Amino acid sequence: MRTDRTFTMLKPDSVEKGNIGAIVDKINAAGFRIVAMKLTQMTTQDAQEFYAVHSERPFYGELVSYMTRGPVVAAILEKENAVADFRTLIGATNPADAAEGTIRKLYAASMGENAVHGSDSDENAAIEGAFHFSGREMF
Ligand code: IDP
Ligand code: MG
Repeated sequence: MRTDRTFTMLKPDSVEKGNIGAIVDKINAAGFRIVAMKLTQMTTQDAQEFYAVHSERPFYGELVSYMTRGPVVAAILEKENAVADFRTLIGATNPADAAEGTIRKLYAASMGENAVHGSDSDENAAIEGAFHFSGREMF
């Protein structure tokens, strides 16, 4: 299992607010190489599958609606220690708890609409990257 890649989505609120460029700048400035990137819209079935781990949580329906209401920027990022370093860069799930300078502190509106996704393990990074990209789309 490789440990130098993570998967991210700039969520629909980031696309709607015109924050793609600013967030990609933060990602580049933090030393991540972009391996794959595209604008794509998840279907309800896609979002239900992507977030299946949360299917019993009270916010699952809200989460699926949010993540399917418009396009996301999906990307695979490469850097040593990618998963943990990217989680540090994005900050806590709730932007109110996120550290100063983190992407969620800067660009997230709330716990529900929190601007970005970041994989939580090397295993999930591989699964989530393969969910969105074919081998021919990775560089
Ligand atoms: P993470 O994105 O920081 O890993 P998770 O706990 O895995 O956070 O939750 C996945 C996503 O579900 C969050 O990023 C957020 O969009 C949404 N979410 C999590 N907790 C809540 C909540 O209490 N209310 C509404 N949405 C939530
Ligand atoms: Mg998570």
